[in-house]
Amino acid sequence: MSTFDIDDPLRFEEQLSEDDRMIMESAREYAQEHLEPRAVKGNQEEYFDPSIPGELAELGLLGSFVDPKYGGSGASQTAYGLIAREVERVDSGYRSFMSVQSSLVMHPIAKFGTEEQKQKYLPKLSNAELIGCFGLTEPDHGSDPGSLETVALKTDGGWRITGNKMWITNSPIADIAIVWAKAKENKDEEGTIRGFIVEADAKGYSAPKTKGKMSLRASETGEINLEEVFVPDENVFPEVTGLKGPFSCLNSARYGIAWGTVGAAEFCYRKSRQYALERKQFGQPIGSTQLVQTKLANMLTDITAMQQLVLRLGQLRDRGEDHPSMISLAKRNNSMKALEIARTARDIHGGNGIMGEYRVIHHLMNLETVITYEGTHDIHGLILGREITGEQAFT
Ligand code: TGC
Ligand code: FAD
Repeated sequence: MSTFDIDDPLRFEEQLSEDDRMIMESAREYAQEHLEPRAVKGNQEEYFDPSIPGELAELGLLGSFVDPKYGGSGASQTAYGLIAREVERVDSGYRSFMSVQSSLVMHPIAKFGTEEQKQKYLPKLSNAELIGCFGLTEPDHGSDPGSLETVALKTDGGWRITGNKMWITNSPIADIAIVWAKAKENKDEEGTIRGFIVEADAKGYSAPKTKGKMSLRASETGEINLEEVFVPDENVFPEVTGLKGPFSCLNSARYGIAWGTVGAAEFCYRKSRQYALERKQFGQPIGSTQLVQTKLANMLTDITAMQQLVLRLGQLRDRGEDHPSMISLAKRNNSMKALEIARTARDIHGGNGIMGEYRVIHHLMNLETVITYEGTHDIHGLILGREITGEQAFT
């Protein structure tokens, strides 16, 4: 008979390639030794340590999938997911930093950028000399970005961009922003969505921080306000137009989130098991009661399914055989399962569960953002519903 590993019952990690496993181990060692000790302070003081980007860069964890000739590591999609899992085991906010830099800034430049744009920005984003952010959401257009109002008006040698973006991860610390705006040759036309690389020191650009979040507190979130910001022609993505531009970036980021939530869920399960064995009530460990054991059994069952789901999706992505609806399925399922697991972990910890130092309510609060950004739980349900029925139910 084989053995049963209470942390990895179906021997998920045994399925990884040697290269992917090495990247996972390096990310795990870094995250546990250098991020975990900062987690409570980051959460309680709403603080993102500015040395984190450089540390991630040094290990090749930013834009890991980008071609090495532009500073990436040329790693697999599975490896990218494994990095997200290790970083989010500590804090979804740290994973958010990594996701935005990799999937929402480096990915579009690598995929849609000119050779000059790639050479100018990718190596510096990869070594964290530059920090990037991604501006799609607006105050009045979140789930429906197709209605965005930011306008890029053609002018001599470039474009003048005017509009407001909200809820933008990394914007207060970003050197460049990928801004999605309706490009117009003249102000009366409808316009087409295009992507612009906007430098944060441009006149008319500001990115105030959004303070007082109760979730993802260690992540820098802000607005992007653009008042007739001039962007030269060489900073526009030349070919891609319409929503498929930003959505292609979201595919990569949503995929990373589906993996990241596995790490947060594993953290909550392991902490709960340990607590349930140590905490005694009625003269016995609470872990010896039927109710707590069933909760732990449900957590481990869900985590095991979450792991296999993302591993398979990663293999399909590595072969170029993934589909956006597969990613919606994984992002939706894993984010909600992780949130439920964090909620159960908070419950198993009793009163201690509300204390920051036990770190389960920290994950619980973070995961409230994770089920919301990159498409809410219900929006992904509607994307899947459209795929299943062929009927559009957004409007
Ligand atoms: P729809 O008609 O469905 O599509 C318009 C065009 O886009 C194409 N498309 C995709 N292409 C690639 N990948 C995808 N996933 C795609 N989904 C759609 C589609 O083929 C079509 O192309 P074409 O050539 O025919 O024009 O557009 P819609 O307006 O009906 O969209 C509806 C909906 C709900 C699917 C969409 O709007 C949606 O996904 N809403 C959610 C918004 C969202 O996810 N925002 C995320 C903002 S960024 C963020 O949250 C970062 S957090 C980062 C962090 O901190 O970790
Ligand atoms: P709304 O779209 O107003 O949705 C509110 C509710 O209505 C939700 O429950 C939703 O499911 C529901 N709903 C909406 N439409 C329908 C419908 N047709 N049918 C049924 N129900 C519907 N955006 C970026 O561009 N870049 C970033 O870096 C970024 N980072 C973020 C960081 C944080 C911390 C947060 C909280 C958000 C971030 N976002 C970012 C924005 C995020 O993507 C949006 O918050 C998200 O897409 C939801 O949009 P909304 O908040 O406007 O909610």
